[in-house]
Amino acid sequence: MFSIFKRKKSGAGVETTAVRPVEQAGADPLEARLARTRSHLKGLFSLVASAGQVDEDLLEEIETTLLTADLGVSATERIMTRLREAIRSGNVAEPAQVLPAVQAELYDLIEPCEQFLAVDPEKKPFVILMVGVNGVGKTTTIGKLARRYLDEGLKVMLAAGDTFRAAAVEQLKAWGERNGVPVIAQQSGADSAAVIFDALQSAKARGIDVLIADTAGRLHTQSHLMDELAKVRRVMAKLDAEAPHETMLVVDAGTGQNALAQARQFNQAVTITGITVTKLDGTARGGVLFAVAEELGIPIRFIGVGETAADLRPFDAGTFVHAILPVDASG
Ligand SMILES: Nc1nc2c(ncn2[C@@H]2O[C@H](COP(=O)(O)OP(=O)(O)O)[C@@H](O)[C@H]2O)c(=O)[nH]1
Ligand SMILES: [Mg+2]
Repeated sequence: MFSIFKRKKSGAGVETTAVRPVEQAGADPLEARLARTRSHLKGLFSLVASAGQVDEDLLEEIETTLLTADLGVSATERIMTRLREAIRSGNVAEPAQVLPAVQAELYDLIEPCEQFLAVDPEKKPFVILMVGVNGVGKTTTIGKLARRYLDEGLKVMLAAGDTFRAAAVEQLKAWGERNGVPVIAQQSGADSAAVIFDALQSAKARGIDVLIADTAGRLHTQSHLMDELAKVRRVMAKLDAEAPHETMLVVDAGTGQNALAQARQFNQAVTITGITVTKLDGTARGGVLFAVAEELGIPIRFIGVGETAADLRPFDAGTFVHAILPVDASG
């Protein structure tokens, strides 16, 4: 990963000089994929362009724009507080200095969540447990992840732990067959923990590098679901005390603040170690990543920007921030 911001640290904690990333802005296809996500923040450019000075009116309009872009109340407050400090200390004096400062704040907020998921070769298999509500893109993300690890030359196995819906088992099996990846499955209605236990046992016997386990997104009640996930973890620990090595929550960016609520809820029940945010290609609500970063601080592992295998990108804070607020471009 490269650093995209060259900034002078200042006492107020706000840096005002954002520079072009190493990659040329126009050459990064992520920018095109995030066009919708960028749509709200784009309003900042005209606000600043038409402002004669940095005053309370301008600050209020910036605040409203951040809220509209789904950053949520606390992330927005944090950014506004620090922007005001920068203004007070004189680091931001002209309207033209405002957006570089906002961009730097967005980056500071989300950069700690840029923690790439490294598959530890010492853990055999390295177990990734996928959780999240129905329809967020868990199974699709499993396919994308599997593709990625296959391309790295790793031996991959999948566990069809979403036994609640027959279609879910079939979806995973079909994907496995197409890609020559073994899928451990039982009939729908089977015990999810048992399926994943079998898969882990089999993965150990076969020298698998990465085992990715699907789970149900909905059961009869929410507490059933959380109980089941807790049981999956308990049962797995009988074979490998450290498994799962990653409990990855998948959330759909398009659900905005609901994604934050889901992250909160799953994190309480099963301790999430990483998040993948999907469907950023189709929504203006991608600002919710900042809300998740501010409130939960959980590593954001990947972002989904489309439906094909290539549309899963490791989360890179600088590239993401620049793609949604391209300060040094014309906007
Ligand atoms: N546009 C877009 N669609 C996605 C993305 N990820 C998943 N989907 C779609 O979301 C729908 C639900 O995905 P699925 O994996 O079945 O969700 P699950 O119920 O959580 O397993 C499918 O139509 C996927 O193609 C993404 O990053 N972008
Ligand atoms: Mg599924």
